[in-house]
Amino acid sequence: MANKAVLGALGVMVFVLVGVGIGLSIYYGVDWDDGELGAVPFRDIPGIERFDCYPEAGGSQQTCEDRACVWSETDVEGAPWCYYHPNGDYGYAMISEPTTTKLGWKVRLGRKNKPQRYGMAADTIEIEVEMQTDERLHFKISDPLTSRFEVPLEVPTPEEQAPNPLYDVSYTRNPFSLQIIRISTNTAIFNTSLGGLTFEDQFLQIATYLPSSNLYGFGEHNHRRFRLDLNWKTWGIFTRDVAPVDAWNLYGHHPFYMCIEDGGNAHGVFLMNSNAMDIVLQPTPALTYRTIGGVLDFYVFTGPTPENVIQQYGEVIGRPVMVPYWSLGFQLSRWNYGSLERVKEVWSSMIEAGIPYDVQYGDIDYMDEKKDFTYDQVAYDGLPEFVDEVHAHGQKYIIILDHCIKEEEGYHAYDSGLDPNVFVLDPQGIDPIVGRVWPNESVYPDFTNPAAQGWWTTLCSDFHDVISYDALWIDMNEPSNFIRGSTAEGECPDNRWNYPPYLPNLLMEEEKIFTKTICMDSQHHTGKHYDLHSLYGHAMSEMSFVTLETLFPEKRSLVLTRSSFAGTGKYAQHWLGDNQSFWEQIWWSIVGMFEFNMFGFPYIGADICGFWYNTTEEMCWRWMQIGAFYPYSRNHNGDGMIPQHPTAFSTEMADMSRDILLHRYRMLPYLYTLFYHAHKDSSTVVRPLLNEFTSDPLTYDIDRQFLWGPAFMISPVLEEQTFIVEAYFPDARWYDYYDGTEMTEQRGKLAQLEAPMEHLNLHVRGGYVLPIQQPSNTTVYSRLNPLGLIVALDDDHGAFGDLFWDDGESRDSYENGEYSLIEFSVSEGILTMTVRVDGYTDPNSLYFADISIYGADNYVEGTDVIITTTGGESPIDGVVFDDATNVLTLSGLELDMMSEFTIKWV
Ligand code: MIG
Repeated sequence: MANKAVLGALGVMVFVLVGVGIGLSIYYGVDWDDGELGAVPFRDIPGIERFDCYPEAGGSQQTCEDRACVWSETDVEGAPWCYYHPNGDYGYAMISEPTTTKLGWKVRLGRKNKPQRYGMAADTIEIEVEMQTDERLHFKISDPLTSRFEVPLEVPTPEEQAPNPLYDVSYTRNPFSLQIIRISTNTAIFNTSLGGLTFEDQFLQIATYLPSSNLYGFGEHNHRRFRLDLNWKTWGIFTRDVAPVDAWNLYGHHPFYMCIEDGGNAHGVFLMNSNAMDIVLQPTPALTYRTIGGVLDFYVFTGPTPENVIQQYGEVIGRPVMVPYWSLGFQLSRWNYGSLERVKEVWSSMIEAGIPYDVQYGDIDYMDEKKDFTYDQVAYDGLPEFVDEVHAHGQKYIIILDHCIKEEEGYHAYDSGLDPNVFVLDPQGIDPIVGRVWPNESVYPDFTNPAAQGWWTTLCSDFHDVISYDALWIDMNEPSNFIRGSTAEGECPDNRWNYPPYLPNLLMEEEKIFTKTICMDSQHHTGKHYDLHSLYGHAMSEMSFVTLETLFPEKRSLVLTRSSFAGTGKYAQHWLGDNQSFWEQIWWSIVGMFEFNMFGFPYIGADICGFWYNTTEEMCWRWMQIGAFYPYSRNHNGDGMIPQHPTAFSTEMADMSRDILLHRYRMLPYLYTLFYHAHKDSSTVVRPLLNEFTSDPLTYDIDRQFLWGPAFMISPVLEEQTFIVEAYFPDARWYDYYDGTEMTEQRGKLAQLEAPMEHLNLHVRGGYVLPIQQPSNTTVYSRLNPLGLIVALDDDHGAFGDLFWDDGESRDSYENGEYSLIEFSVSEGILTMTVRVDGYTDPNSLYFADISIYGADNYVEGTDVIITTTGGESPIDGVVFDDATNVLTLSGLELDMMSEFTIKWV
């Protein structure tokens, strides 16, 4: 065994890192090879080290040994009793020498002589390793002899091999295993040496040791905590229509994780596979993938910072689409207002109360009999005119569309989809399969069929002539079905697609993979539903995006999708689905936002005040506070629940909502600039502290606070009757957002902050310049107001920031250079504004009116503050210095936003 020494060393290293007393090295020293499998229980390996060989029910000594695995009981709770023999003869071995390819090498592997797990094992497989960039390694394990389903995602492939990769790749020959090592620290970031590599038609398994237990990601789930619990947890991934409550697979399919190594480097791993799968986490630390189709197509990103990792992942799956400015405004929705009269009442009450409010929604109750592309002419009589009125107020109207089309002759959406047939078909590829959704018997558009594009666009466009909606909210696209399978079959035919031999740990009724969805043997244009299921929402998002491009060729819109796949963020945005009006859901929403920012959906938020169940005023109050800082800020309510819009409770509640949303609107130029960065390089908008303070392990568990970008921290109240917030202030200068007081005592500590009902704790990090704007009640009007700056100085009295500005809605303004980028930097008591890109000049002559400098302890009271523009130098009149807080405020300015200036205060 060529690399056995390396392997042993890796084992030891992995062990030292976790600090477990007994090292793998013991086992490498033992002569396992002589032992008969199943006859060595006395050399039992500790529970924590075991890799499960019998995940399904029915494990016994017999069934375990039939798999040539070891059976032995253990006290370690959650650890398997049936496990892979560490030196067992499983997996594959190299059967030829690696050959060099353009970007790396590839080699054939032959299956070793062990029993198959579920049959149809590939005897020969191939692994191809590509050094794609210095930070990105790609490797794919596939069957060279039989073509298999592969995810049809376009990914970039470079022309040349990476010149100076941060990683090194080594392997063992027999059994074959792969090690990916970070060169700078000699850390094995991916190490498959624990065996069990399986490549069968419907069961593919690969496992890796992890270099630490700081693991984040995978989705879509309600993980509750951001840092994943490695205590024997198996998370299923497969899109499913189910509320985010327990440890179930939810709406989206995101096989991506990030891991922070000891020492603070970060790496990420993406498995590009759309089949139903298990992610098994164990405290070793290690993880196992088990998927039931496709190929093992991996991308490894070596960061080294968390933001680098997410950006590198974004380069592969695609950058998030740029959002329109108006979508950063506050939004209101509920399922079943009952009538347009009621919508108008709510809408007027919001306007009367002066609450910032940019978007109103129409949920399925606007529809006639819940049919897409119709509206209820009785309960919603006058809807088209109302939407015009909404527009006249500078607001937008978003409609919901479901994926399902009622099977009803004479219904235009159905009739027009039959020739050519754009629906998902039965296994013979003849008739549309029929499920049951909101409009009852319904067919399923096949969004993988290019012929569906024109059909969908025509429907959307014709309906836009009726109701001039501004964006689409696409729901139920997991795709959901209220019955199992299809009405034609009763359930689903007994075959290997509907009844695969191995079932991952998914939410299922009676062990049926087609629970709440259609049969897996249904036929799409590009393949079987079995492979395409988790891509349904992705395909629908892409087609809806193209539709809106056709509808609004000049203007950006939104596709708000419930189901998503890796890369859907190129086309669409997401919300966290049908949460509940329970306090703990407020906390979980932060975790969800962190995860979706990793997955390429910076535009994310939960239904404010909760969807299912009735909220209380207090809960809704606190939720409006944190929700004012969700990038996607929408109060949305379930059918039959008590009203929860901001004016539904007391005047105090309405006042508080107005005040906190005005702060949001004030911060929108900063938020919008973060969206520009997200679009440009996949930076996160909602950011966990660990992304910014990675060298501080105390940040690794923090998920009750969040940042906007690098510089703005939100520390909300998450519990009932709680008026103190515990918030961590990593070692940096931090300032109270509202009055600029420096958090001197709290620095580097977990601090107790006062949080009376009317107060949301917001802090600004020293070292940053944040562009702001005087707020109004819609973004149309706030965009006309004077700008300002919050300048928060760091320990060296330095700061940096930028402002992205365009017309807020033109398509591809960044790509077309129709934007301006303004930079601010501070050093030695001088603020310098530089125009980096001047592709857009606002027609409203915007100017900076106020500048607040936090932490200006380098200012000597009474000194002139000098401003220099092209017009010359002059002292500023409106200078106020507060020597208690060291805040220097400059007001009454009229600094043209496109003319460079400096301001000097020392
Ligand atoms: O089965 O359209 O997640 O936001 O209000 C429920 C009605 C269907 C689920 C969405 C929710 C929406 C609701 N929909």
